[in-house]
Amino acid sequence: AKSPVTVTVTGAAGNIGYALLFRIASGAMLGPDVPVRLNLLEIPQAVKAAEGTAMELNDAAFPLLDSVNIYDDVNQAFEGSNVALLVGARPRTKGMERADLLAANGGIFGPQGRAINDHAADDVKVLVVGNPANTNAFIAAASAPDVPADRFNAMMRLDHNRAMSQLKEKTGTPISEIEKVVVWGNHSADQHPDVSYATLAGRPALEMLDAEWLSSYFVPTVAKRGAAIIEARGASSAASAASAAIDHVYDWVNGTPDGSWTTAGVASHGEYGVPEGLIFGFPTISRGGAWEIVSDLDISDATRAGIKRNIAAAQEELDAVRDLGIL
Ligand code: NAX
Repeated sequence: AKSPVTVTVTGAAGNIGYALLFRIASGAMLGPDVPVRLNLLEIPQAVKAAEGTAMELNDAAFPLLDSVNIYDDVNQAFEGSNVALLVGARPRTKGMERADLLAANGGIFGPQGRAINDHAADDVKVLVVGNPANTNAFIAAASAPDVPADRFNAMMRLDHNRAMSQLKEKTGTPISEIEKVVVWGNHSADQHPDVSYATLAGRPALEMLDAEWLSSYFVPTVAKRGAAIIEARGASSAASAASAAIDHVYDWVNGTPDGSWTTAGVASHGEYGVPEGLIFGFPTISRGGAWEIVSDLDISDATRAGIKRNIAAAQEELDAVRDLGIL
């Protein structure tokens, strides 16, 4: 039997954590033959709730679940981590200024980045889910100078999956036959969902969809889906977010199917004019446990404008973080 992979999940007692942990333990994230050791990180007030989740994880009697350990100490939680899912974040509460939100999250993702730097396994892969995900991922990466920047990702996969879901609903194309969708930029309302290269059952999506539907329905529906879920459920996306995190890590570890790509928030090397180091949603292929950005697309003026808008939004957020002395 293979030896267990250590997976650290922060915010383990939260809503996404509750949907995520059971799928990791079932083997959906790393594969049906990979045992997992789960390290859960929570704040002290939520440790008891995390213990309840751990009891349920054990009671599910997953054959692949080696052990569950709960920590409120960041260094212990990342000891030997091969995969780290940074889900816990400070939510924006009523009346909270953006600077306060960024400061609170800088106070979480800076120390977590340092702890990953000092304690995680050499092959650690980090996926940041907690919002603002792209900025939090940048802060964590900047706090981990010994870990290659390409090991810090921000989750854009939920946006990607939401885009596929809209295309399926509109055209009836099965998800398995929708290819080459991309959501450029940030996990925020600025994002740029793009079907310019997409195919639906092998046919170019642009031949099947009218421009008016794309710009006035598809793009805003994908970008504002999080708010629509809150409106309908009275709570933010949790199971779909967990599912997207599973998809992201599965593809990162196991590779993307030949001839297609997905969207991942990965560090730029300057592709499409995105400043080096920004963690940005790109079309990405995974090979041998690493992401490659698809860098040779001929992009339209609308896509170029969408990319620019996202660069500006990301840089503005990072400037605010620098003004706070976090970076
Ligand atoms: P919850 O509020 O249900 O859970 C968050 C958990 O994190 C809580 O249990 C809290 O105690 C814990 N936590 C807070 N600070 C921590 C710290 N320093 N160390 C460890 N744990 C800590 O939120 P949930 O619905 O699970 O969402 C989690 C995050 O995901 C939020 O920031 C949310 O905005 C973000 N999302 C990101 C998405 C994406 O696509 N990138 C989509 C879904 C979601 O909105």
